[in-house]
Amino acid sequence: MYDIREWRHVFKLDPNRSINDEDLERICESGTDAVIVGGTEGITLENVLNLMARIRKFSVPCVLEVSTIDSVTPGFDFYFIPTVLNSRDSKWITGLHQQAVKEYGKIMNWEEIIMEGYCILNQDCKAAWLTSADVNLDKEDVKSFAMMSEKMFHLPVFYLEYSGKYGDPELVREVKEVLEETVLFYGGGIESAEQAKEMAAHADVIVVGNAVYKNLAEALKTVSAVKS
Ligand code: 1GP
Repeated sequence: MYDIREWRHVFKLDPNRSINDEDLERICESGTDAVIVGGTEGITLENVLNLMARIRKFSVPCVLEVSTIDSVTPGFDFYFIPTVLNSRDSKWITGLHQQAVKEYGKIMNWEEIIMEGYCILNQDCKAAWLTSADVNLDKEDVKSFAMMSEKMFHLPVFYLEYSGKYGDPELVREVKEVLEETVLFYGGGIESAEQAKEMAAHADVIVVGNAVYKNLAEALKTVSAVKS
């Protein structure tokens, strides 16, 4: 099994957006550590299965980031399950999780499940809106969510989510300082090798999503920027 502690770079692909075979091959063969299948809107079992089957032609580890219970299917290497720590609605912190475990707990393979403590910081992203995230946080607020994730809840991943917007590298640096065990993911607005390097100087793993659809050639450069 793969060890996410060794990862530095992942691409996140949205099953609700189309990508041609050639581009998908370039992504999967780029040397990235994993491809995450995940998104906020229009996620269905059908589009998840379709994208999974296409990624599975390559040897890259493939992860489903679960956003709706209905779109979960066997066949991924890992299932990342977000708990949105700064949501104002308990549904996104433990609510949906409890419903899923109530229904499927006995057949879930816990070895494949990795919990992510999410802290959403871009108020304009769909995920912030959907989960009613409280984005009015100062650095100390964010750092305390990170510490809570590690020290109180022993979450394997803490995810700073700026989806669609390039975040504050200084905040990422300070968050990294309070974490010892929990792996720090950073995602949001990375479109160039320079930005990838800047965030990867502090985050353990950087996530590149939207850039894949905007300018794939530049997005691919983020891999070697981080892994060389
Ligand atoms: C989204 O964190 C990821 O969940 C990546 O963000 O799409 O802005 O690259 P971008």
